[in-house]
Amino acid sequence: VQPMRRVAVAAAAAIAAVVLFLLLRPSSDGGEAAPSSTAPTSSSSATATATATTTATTATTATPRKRPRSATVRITIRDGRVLGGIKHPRVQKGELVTLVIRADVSDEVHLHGYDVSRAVTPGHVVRVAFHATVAGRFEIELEERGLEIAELEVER
Ligand SMILES: [Cu+2]
Repeated sequence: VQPMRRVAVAAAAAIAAVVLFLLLRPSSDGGEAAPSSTAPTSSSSATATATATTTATTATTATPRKRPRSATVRITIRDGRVLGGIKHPRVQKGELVTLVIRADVSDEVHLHGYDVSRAVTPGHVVRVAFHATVAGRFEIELEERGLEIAELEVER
């Protein structure tokens, strides 16, 4: 009974610490936003929201579950369209990303932001590997057609 009680006390303390953290954090954000005038308030709150989102993402990443350090994104173009619709792959910053592209048209795959281009031709599989060193959202398109085939999100 004694060790069980000790565990319960420790758990309660941990929960209390998390609750305190969650309660205290937003009030300090609000304290910064409050003194500003009406116009900048919207941008301040937007910044606060972005900060909160980033914090949540970081907390999720911190869980013991390990993510692979590489990601493969498969995109198939059939009849000049993306099979299954435009892809929205999400990777972590620093991951080695490999785009595997099959197309039944001749064109050029262009990854914006990283500015990587590679020709595609029918009957050939094209692999484009790169390190996701820059966070953000990047369009991948068939350049000559101006067709968006994916929007890559690199999370920081
Ligand atoms: Cu482009």
